[in-house]
Amino acid sequence: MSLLIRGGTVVTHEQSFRADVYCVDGKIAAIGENLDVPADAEVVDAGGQLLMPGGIDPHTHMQLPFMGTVAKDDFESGTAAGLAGGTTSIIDFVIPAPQQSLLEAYHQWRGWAEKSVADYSFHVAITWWDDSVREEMGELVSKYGVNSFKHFMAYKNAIMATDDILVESFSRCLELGAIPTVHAENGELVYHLQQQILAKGITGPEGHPQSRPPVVEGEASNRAISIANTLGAPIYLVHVSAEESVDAIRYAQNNGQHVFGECLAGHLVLDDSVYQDSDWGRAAAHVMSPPFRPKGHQDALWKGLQAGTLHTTATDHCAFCSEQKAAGKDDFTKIPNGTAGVEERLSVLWQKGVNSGKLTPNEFVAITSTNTAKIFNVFPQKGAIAVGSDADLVVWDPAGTKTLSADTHMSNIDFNIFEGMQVTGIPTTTVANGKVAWQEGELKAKAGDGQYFNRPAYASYYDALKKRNELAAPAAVKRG
Ligand code: URQ
Ligand code: ZN
Ligand code: ZN
Repeated sequence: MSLLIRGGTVVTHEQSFRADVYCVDGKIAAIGENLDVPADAEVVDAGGQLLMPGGIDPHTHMQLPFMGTVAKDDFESGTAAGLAGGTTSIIDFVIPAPQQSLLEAYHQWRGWAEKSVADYSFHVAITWWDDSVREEMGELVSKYGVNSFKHFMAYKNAIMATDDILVESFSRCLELGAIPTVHAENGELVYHLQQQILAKGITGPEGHPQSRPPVVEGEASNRAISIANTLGAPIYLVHVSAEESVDAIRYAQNNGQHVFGECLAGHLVLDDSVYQDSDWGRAAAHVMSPPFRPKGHQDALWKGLQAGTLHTTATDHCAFCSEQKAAGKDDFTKIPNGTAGVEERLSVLWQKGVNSGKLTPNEFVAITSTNTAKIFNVFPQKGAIAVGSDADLVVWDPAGTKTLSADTHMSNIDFNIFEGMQVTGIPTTTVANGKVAWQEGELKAKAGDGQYFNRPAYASYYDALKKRNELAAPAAVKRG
């Protein structure tokens, strides 16, 4: 099985050049012009188009059981939507219930993901703590290719990780060569504000952003960064949405701390006016955490991406349809939190980032694919166009146009947060594992074509970090 992608301009995170790409058995075998390929090779014509590493979405929740329901996109429909948008890999989340074995939850999610049509991996959430959690983290790293552990600082009385858990788990991550990641919102403040707002009689979706103002995220971002700094661990902040968090990350980075930041396509282009919609369903459809922010925060995120303060983009694809959202008809705290976007991310970022001049095509590749691969230690297997890398590629028509809509999207839900957005810059062919997986509106990949990919622990990187910690350990203060 071999495939030649001919006539395109290869765009990587660092350079752009005219070349054909030849793929054999799922890997990139040759890059260049006038390649010598067998007559029976399948050919994709990329003439006049760009050829980029397939998108990697580091933050999705396919078929997540959450807030009394289950997200509508499962691993088959969700990864199909990703392929339709040029995304060839996702990193999803295993979220054990408190007191549930991490390994039991991991195997549960692995079973759900077998029907994926594109590649997938898992962060594992730490939602409780005892010695068995510590042990199982070690097994997940050594045996199952997990190198990142998630901590929800929000969602009190559910999956919230309190500070004692953060300290124990971040320390364990450093021992294991794994990276801690956080959903940074102060769950105690959210809970308190929710009760206050409900007591005032505000039950609609407009109450949601009022219960999670930017400072609630900024405080938690600072706290998580400070805990990691004290322990000498790196840290990755997911769905950074507020200027306060970007500032906290920049300050830490300027002081030599290894802090990585992710932002969502949705938070880059939408603001909190969505919650003022007179239509309850439309306002509720935008209920996710952190919420869409007041105007101004979006610019801070764009500047964060341009400056390298933020490194990756994701979607937090966690799709609930209108009847599921209606569970919170009389109480906004019961509206299942989540929106979609795995299909739209690349076109939204190309339209609002590259076409606007904020990002170069090379920077686009960095923030949609390569940086995620590097941070989660799978570069250049993924996120690269290089001989030996996985043949995960997207043929991109920079002049192609489309109107984003729930009427045409692949997702199972009945709402699209980017409804009506006209984009110039769309995928025409998505290649996954060296096969045409999606082309001109038609899904070619089948359930089960997606493979789980391991993400190795960061041995050398962490050895260097630990060495630096030893050197930087505060000298014993001589009394007297
Ligand atoms: O918090 C998350 O990332 C999950 C539970 C998805 N929901 C959301 O509102 N972001
Ligand atoms: Zn989150
Ligand atoms: Zn999430």
